[in-house]
Amino acid sequence: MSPFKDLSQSTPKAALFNLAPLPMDTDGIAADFQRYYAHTLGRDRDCKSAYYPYKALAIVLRDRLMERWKRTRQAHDEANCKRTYYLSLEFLMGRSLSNAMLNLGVTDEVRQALYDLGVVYEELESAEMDAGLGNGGLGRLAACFLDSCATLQLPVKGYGLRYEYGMFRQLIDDGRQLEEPDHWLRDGNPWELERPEYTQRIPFGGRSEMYTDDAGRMHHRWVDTHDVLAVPYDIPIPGYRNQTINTLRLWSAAATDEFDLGEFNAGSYPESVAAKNSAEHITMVLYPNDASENGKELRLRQQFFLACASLKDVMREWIRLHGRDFSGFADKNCFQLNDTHPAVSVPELMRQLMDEQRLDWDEAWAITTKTMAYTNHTLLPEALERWPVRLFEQLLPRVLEIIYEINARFLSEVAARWPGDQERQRRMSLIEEGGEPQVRMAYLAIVGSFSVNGVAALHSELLKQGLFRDWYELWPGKFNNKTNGVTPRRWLAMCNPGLRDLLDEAIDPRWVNDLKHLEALAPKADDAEFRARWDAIKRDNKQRLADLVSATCRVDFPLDFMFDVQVKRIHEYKRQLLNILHVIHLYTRIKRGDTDVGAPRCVLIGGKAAPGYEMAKLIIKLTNNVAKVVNADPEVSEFLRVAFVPDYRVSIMEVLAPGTDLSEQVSTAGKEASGTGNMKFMMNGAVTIGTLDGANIEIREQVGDENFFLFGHTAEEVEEMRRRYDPNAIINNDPALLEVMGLLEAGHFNQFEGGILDPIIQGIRSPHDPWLTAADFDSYRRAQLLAAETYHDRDRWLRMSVLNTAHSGYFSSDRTIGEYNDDIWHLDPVAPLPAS
Ligand code: 26Q
Repeated sequence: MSPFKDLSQSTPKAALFNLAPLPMDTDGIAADFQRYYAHTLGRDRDCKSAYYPYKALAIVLRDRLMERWKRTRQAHDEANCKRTYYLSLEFLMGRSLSNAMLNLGVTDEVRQALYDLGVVYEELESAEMDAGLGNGGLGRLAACFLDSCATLQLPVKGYGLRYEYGMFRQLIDDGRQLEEPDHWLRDGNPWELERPEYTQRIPFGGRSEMYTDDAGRMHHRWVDTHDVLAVPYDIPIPGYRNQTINTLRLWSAAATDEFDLGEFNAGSYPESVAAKNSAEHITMVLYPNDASENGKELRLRQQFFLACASLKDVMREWIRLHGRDFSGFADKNCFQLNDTHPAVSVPELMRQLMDEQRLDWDEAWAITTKTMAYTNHTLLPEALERWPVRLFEQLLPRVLEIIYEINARFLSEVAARWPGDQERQRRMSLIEEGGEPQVRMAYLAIVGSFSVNGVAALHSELLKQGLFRDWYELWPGKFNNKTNGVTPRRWLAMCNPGLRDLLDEAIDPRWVNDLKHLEALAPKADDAEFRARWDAIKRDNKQRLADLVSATCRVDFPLDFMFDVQVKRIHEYKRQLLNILHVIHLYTRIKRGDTDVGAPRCVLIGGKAAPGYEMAKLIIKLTNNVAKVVNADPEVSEFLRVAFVPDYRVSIMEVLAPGTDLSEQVSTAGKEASGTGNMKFMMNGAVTIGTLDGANIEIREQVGDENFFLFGHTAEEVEEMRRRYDPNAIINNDPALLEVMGLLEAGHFNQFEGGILDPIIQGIRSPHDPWLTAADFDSYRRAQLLAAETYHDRDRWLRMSVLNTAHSGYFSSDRTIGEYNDDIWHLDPVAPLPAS
């Protein structure tokens, strides 16, 4: 039933849904802002909090998104177009205010309106909490992809979870990481729209049984389940100045209104209501590990909750538009799995098609394997997801049955292809036997998908040769590469207004949605006047960075020092330790009066450690201890400053990327799948010091060897070296490293904290050190010296800086998404309906 009269009967002008478009000019925006602030939110001049004016402005923008959002949805329905669903446990969106202004094309109008009203925009901007619904690269990639899909007008919808608590807040106390919950929804979220009418029921537990239908056919059903409700909240995703608004749909868990009848009848009304609580826990908190945390039941619940709710949502839409005929389903739908986290979608789609829509196995399998596509984000074998079979059995008994059936059919295919090769069958089985049997999620994703991709050229090659070798032999055509990218809207136009204005003036202003135009900057690297303007913009950006460091770390960063930055999750393979060893080396040189270090530098490190990852936490402590010694020594701080920026997150990167001179990308070769921070720094004119790992290789190809500081062993050499690795011999033969180790071992950086750094020292000296830190030290030190000397030559450096931005166009996520679409999704762009 609809509460509205049949609208086709009423005159168009009178219709409830016929609204005049909202004004996009300064005065119209100012008037709406005033009304929301005073009437809707009920605040006046006495209100001291920046939150309410922020909220008033958010509502102003939201209204303008809303009208375009509806038109986009209607256009997708009317076009009856193919769609892609990006399934991800993480969407690291950061802030939305400036992004909405930029993409709606009202930045100048809003700023003028606020200026006229005497409101300071920067205060409102910083009142917004980051939406920290992700750990790091994988989550931020999902957010950049949504921006590009909307900008390219592709009908792509994101599906994720609405965690009450996002990524923890990091505090630093006595140099150590402390975690605090991130209750980001406390003051409400003006960007979300609750859609209770699209609630779905998600089953857990119970058992599977067989039954015969009226036509005498056998089916399975999942019964005696404990159901949880999934309530969707929609977030608008604006394209860049193109009227398109796509959707990110986040599911929130809620209890059903059914009582536990046992408790209820026993007279325990409060207990029976309280029991409903546990259902809501499913979406309470984001898991703060950026490598898989194995075996946690709640995490598996989250994964199934996302998969089941999203697939049911797509089914409901399909049935609304096409009825129960699924023959065209695979031509119109595609599911992109962001790593294996949503891989349970493979058996769950089978279950919904067979048990709920009554398709037979072959029909359902044909649909599943024509719609699922899987992206891998890791090369570390220990990070591959595995779930105990026992857990699946308890939580998702019917889904496990389907996994077994998929496995049985798959293994007979392997047996037919390689007769008698039992060892291969064991290796490729979806179930890992021995000890506690486990479900191998990556294999489940590969079997169920028509496309498997890595996220940088090297990574995709190494997957084929290593981790997924057997699978590549079986299905070479499934494997492909999609080198990551980042959105130039947030990571250039929004975060670097100084550079944005210069680019608008110097090159084709369409660079914002066609980043290849940046190439036109290259000849300007030779123009002295242009370099001077470039330099001035970088200096302003360094001032903003220095202000942030001063406010959050209480360390002064002089603007004429080289700003050397490494920000990313703290992980041994990312080798923050190598960076710190180099800092200690500079310290020893300066102390000995050898101050000819090329250029003075400020080293900034930031990032979160998984709360249970002790070595990562110790690396944070070491950084802070070294910073304390260096900064407190007036002799040293003339040439070197060190700081650790607490609570690194999206909104911090928006300040760091524009102000950085030297970008640290120093992972052990063959370990970092791609990296995306490397691309953000490059776009903003930082020069990279890096290994031949992940997308660094492609960055160096684009910018040219002479504009990149390369060091370290290659992935191939790393594997070769492992067998005969002798770090102590390397240390004894390298006076610089020997001196650094000597200081560390003498306790110079832990004077009153005896022994705390021992695990780090032992790690470096161990012949089993998987990250080969000692092996790359000398080459790193030389590359650092060259970087500092080059920095000293201002013209040389500025040229390199300009050329880095000029050749960064390839790393736009628009290029990446274009490739996903050409090779995997095959979607047609759809323009929204015109405003009536
Ligand atoms: C899995 C199971 C249980 C709990 C946690 C997890 C989990 C969560 C997050 C596992 C991995 C992640 C995140 C991985 C990640 O961010 N990988 C990075 O992805 C980037 C985008 O492709 C790459 O650029 C980086 O190289 C890669 O490290």
